[in-house]
Amino acid sequence: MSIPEHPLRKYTRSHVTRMTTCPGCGNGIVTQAILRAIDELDLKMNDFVFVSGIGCSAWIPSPLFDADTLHTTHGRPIAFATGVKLGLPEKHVMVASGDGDLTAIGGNHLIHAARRNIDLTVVLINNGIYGMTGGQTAPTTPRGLKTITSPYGTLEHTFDISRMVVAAGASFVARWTTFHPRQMTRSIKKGIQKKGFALIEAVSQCPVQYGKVSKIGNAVDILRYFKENSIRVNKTKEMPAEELEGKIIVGEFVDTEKAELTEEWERLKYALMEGA
Ligand SMILES: Cc1ncc(C[n+]2csc(CCOP(=O)(O)OP(=O)(O)O)c2C)c(N)n1
Ligand code: SF4
Ligand SMILES: [Mg+2]
Repeated sequence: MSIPEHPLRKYTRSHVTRMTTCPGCGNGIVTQAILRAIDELDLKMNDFVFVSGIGCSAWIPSPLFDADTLHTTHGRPIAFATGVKLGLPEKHVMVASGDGDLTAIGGNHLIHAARRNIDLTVVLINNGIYGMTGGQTAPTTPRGLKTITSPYGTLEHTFDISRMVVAAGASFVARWTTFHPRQMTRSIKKGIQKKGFALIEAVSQCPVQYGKVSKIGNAVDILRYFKENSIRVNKTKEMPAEELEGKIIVGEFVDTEKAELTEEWERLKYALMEGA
């Protein structure tokens, strides 16, 4: 009996027959959410340039996606993507990379791209740790968690990425977990269609490195944890802070229209040319 081809296989390079992820990793769910969003929008891979940094999550588009992909240096995918978008404004430019890549070494690029409101779609995979390099503490690691670089429990407070990017000025920001693949797909579609900076924070499981240091358990246990601890943003308004302690607030945080950098740049360029 032949195995039917996966409906999203047409978007991937035929010679890539294996993903680099460990079994149970949330990166597979996020990969599907991205490709399903493109499929449902009826867009072509040729309409896109995908950019990633360094880390397990950075392997999502490259080498898998059958498209133009840029696998860049650690922390710099948004800087590369900014150049691509300004040079090729007709393309959808999507960044897919990890929480360490985009909020630690690459944190400045993230907040300034949001402030500039450049038309990028950033899918940020937040697994709460540096997965690829062996499980070091990240800016997203829950306070108190013991990792290989914080053996007594991290003393540092944790970034709320989505709130930070809203405050920096993004046009669209949503957070979902890998327990919410349909909602994640819907938000990625909105992010692609948004003329402006869009961030989709994908809270995801790293059963190998995060699983090793947290008490939650295996991939299924982490998904169950996401299910039981997620709370919709619209339900949080009246809730006291103590009740929200340890909860993952999911939903869409901002969806607005404002001047976008690439369009503003094009307008200025033509105005200067006409004046010359
Ligand atoms: C300049 C530089 N510093 C450090 C590293 C080592 N390094 C590679 S990936 C990574 C962290 C990746 O974490 P994250 O972005 O969260 O991705 P994950 O593996 O968790 O998906 C680090 C520290 C590097 N490659 N380059
Ligand atoms: S180490 Fe963690 S994040 Fe990296 S592929 Fe394995 S499970 Fe996924
Ligand atoms: Mg990570």
